[in-house]
Amino acid sequence: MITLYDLEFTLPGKTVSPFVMKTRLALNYKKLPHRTVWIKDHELQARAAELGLPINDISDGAPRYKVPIIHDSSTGVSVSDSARIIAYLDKTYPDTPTLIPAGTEAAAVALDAAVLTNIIGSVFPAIAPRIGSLMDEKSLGVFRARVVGIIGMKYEEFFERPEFERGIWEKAAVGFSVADRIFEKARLVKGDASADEGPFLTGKDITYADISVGGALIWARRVLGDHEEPWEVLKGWNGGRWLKLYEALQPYAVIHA
Ligand SMILES: N[C@@H](CCC(=O)N[C@@H](CS)C(=O)NCC(=O)O)C(=O)O
Repeated sequence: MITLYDLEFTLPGKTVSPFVMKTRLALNYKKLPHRTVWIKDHELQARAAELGLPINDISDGAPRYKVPIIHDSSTGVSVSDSARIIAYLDKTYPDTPTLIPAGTEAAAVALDAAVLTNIIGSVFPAIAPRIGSLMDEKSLGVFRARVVGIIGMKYEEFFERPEFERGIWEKAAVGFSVADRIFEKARLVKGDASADEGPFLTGKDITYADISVGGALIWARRVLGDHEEPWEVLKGWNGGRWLKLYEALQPYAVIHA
C-alpha cells in the first residue's frame, strides 16, 4: 500500500496543494491503491523528520520537507517531489501507464517549470490570501508572513482591494495564453489528426502535461470555489481548454483518505 502525505486545510476534502493533486492524479490514473495521511502545515517539518521521510532537496530554495511525499510499504521506499514520485511509480509499476517515458525526464521537468511560471505562479498572488482563509490558526501564524512576502500586504487587506486582484487576473490571462501556445504547438508537432480530438492537452490520451497542469487547475478551483468570479472567467480562457481538461480529469481526482 502507498501512503501519500498531504497538508490538511479546513475545506471539505482537506487537500489544496497542486503538487499533491498532481501526484494523486497519477496514482489514480495508474490505479495504484493508496491512502492519504494528513499533516498540518505548521507540523510538517517536525512530523516528516520523525517519520524518517525524505527532505525535498531539488525544488527552489533551501531543502525542506514538502508535500507530496510517498511511502511505499511494498518496497520500503519513500520519495519526495511530485516529478520524482511519478518517475518512481513508472519504474516500480511498469504494468501501469507510463507518464514519464525513459529519455523524456528533461522534457517533464521543463514542462513543470513552464506550468510553475505561467499557470501556478501567475495566479498564486490571488490564491495565496484565500489559502490563508483555509488554514488552522497555528499554520496561518507562519503563513501570514509568506503572504505579505508574495503580495506586499496582509492577507485580510487583499479582500478590500478588488482593483489589485483584477490586475493579478489580467496578468494571469497572459500566463495561461503562453501555456496555451505551448500545447497548441505540441499538437502541431505531434502532427496526428487524432490530436485534434479529445479533451487532453495533446489529444485524446493523458500525458504528463495533463497531470502537471491538472494539479494546478484543481488547486485553483478548490481554493476559489465554483461560484467565485475568477473561476468563471478562467473557465472561458483559451477557448475553454482549461475547463475541458479540468472536467476530463475529475475521475482521477478522487481523494482516498
Ligand atoms: N517541486 C515540488 C513542490 C512541492 C511544494 O512546494 N509543496 C508545498 C505545498 S504546495 C509544501 O509542502 N510547502 C510546505 C513548506 O514549504 O513548508 C513538487 O513538485 O513536489
